[in-house]
Amino acid sequence: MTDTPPEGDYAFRGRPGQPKWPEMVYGGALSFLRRRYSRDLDGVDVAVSGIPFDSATSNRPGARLGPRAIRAASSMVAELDAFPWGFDPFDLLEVVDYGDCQFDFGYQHHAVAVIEAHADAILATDTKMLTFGGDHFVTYPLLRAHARHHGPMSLVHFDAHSDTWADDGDRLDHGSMLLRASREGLIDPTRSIQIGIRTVNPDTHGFTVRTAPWVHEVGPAAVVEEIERVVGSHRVYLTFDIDCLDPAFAPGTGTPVPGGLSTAQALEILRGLAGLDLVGFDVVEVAPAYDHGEITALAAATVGHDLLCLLAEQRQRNSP
Ligand SMILES: [Mn+2]
Repeated sequence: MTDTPPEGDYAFRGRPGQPKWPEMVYGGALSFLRRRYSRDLDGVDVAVSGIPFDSATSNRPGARLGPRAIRAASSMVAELDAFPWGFDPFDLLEVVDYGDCQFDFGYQHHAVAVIEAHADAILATDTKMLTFGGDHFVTYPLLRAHARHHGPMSLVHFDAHSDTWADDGDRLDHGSMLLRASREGLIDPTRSIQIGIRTVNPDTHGFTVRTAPWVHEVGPAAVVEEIERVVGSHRVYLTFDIDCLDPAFAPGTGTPVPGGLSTAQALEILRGLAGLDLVGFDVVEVAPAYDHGEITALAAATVGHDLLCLLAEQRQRNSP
């Protein structure tokens, strides 16, 4: 028995520079990976935030509840040492939970401007973003803000769908915004790659498309090599639609497609990407109402955790 009771609720009691700490998995104030909530980004490397917007979805809605579910599931990930990394990412990186982008539900057509303003405020402080959707449309305003800050980027895109269907420049559509982003010059399709695709779009629009059956055939190490070949040394925005995973591993999403990646395959690929110049990340399309046993939310939380570990590994490599 220790003489002081264990402390918890570091979502609001945490201090800058605080590494991992023990906290009860099943209770307490929730933040992503138990990071402290803050909008003061002085000295912060990564701001995690949620975009609870799902009005651009084509089938089942509900991804607006994704950020909340991912934060809850992340309490399990936060308790454990970072496998297989061998370090505490928070010894190497200062990460805060910035909270969520605020919407007025009656003004859905303002979403692009509202999300861009949310991202601009973070990027202006040279803080990287890890963003949880929301449906995949939220990536479009995030790319606009990132391109203003970084210039045109390579996109590394995990998804069952191409998300490059016909776009007139005005749609709120989670299936067409990447064509718009490409046409606007936010991303360079010739240096961008789509992984896990298993729906037919006859026009690649210049993107390198690698299907889920191809991933199953060649395995994660070859996928990493192919991503490196396509993006080279370009700045990379990584977007992870949870429906890249098979519905067996991610049932909680709006437009599931059988035949996808396993969680293990996806994590193995992501863990190999520390050689890329990563400038921003999002994980989208988690819809908790269709989830079972938090499978999908836990997968998304682990993807988010491992993306932070990638940045921590880069920091460790570059430190003397
Ligand atoms: Mn998508």
